Amino acid sequence: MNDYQPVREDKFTFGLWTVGWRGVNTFGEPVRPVLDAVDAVRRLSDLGAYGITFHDDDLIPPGSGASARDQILKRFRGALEDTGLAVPMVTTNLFAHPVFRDGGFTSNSRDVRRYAIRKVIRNIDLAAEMGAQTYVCWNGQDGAESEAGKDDRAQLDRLREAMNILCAYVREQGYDMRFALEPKPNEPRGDVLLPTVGHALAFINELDHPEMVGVNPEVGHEQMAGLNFAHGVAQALWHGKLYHIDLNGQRGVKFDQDLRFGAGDLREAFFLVDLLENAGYTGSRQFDFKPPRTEDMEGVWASAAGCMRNYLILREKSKAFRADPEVQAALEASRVGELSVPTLAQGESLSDLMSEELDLASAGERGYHFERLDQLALDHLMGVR
Ligand code: GLT
Ligand code: MN
Ligand code: MN
Repeated sequence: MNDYQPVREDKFTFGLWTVGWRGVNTFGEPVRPVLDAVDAVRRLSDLGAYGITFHDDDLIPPGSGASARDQILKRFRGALEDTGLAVPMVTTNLFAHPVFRDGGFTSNSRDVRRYAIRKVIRNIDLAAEMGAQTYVCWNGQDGAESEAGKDDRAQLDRLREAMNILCAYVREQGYDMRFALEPKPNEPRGDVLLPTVGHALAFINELDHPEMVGVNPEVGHEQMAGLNFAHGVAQALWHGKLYHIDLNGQRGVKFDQDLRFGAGDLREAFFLVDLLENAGYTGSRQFDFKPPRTEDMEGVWASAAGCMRNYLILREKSKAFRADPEVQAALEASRVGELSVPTLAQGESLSDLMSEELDLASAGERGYHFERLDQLALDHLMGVR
């Protein structure tokens, strides 16, 4: 019997801000104590995680002097060494301080934009020291509530300018680091810049070094826009742009729920794991969730363990689904493999294609048997096969 115990090779990571979330929300005060980063490292390591990630301000409280900073980093590094936990990704907080109320890289205030770039550059140095190869940019406060107050095209110019500056800096320093843009349709702004994976992918093409920038899609963020997350991830993979991923749960088009992975749309979670595991994705599987306010610290760790457990269960279900001979026959009946055959055979010309006839009557009658195939997937997911 599989006990679904995660191991480092599973590449599960957690943001320090996830297990460390104190449960403050729009209407409620914090419900949990501050979590020491060293405790987070130890607990996550005990649970079987591979790594921990953080924003500059999660680890080093804003306003800390140089010696306080050194002290914090020394303790944190000590815990990483003791446990063997990695820091594969780092990010910047460009959203909490009042100065970012109109965004960071795209604030209407030029001095704020310049400050935002400085804040990121300083943290990139720390990320490189920690061995992080991915730098996430979630520009949550970059957006608008009203159209008149924001020149969208200028906003895209400024975001491009900032990303070009950051890429140039990483190249100059010779860091082995890539950026991953994290889309989100809304919240905290009424409308956020680069709302979906598709928007982010198109934007990346306009950069000086598009090869240095990919995406960090988050389950709930695409689902908040009513989109199919597995489809978005498949397209990111197709473009070679899935540099990182944030796994969590969301139930429909509403506020960002950040539920633990597997909660919310379990069916889509199944097809997502099936995709990641079969498409050769080798990066971190990061959980970016917010343990509900109902939980005390014990509940936080149970929720974190649940994220990994659900992933491992779904991975096993996906394997069983793919190995099932009846599923293989159903895939065949649905012509799924046929889609991978190029429409023109090698050496064939357009005139070969033009001279062919299709028997419209019989092709029009053809059923695709997707319902049977989908039911087999659900049977596996629900544990009756
Ligand atoms: C914040 C946000 C997440 C982002 C984090 C990275 S911060 O918690 O809700 O989706 O991934 O900046
Ligand atoms: Mn996220
Ligand atoms: Mn979220």
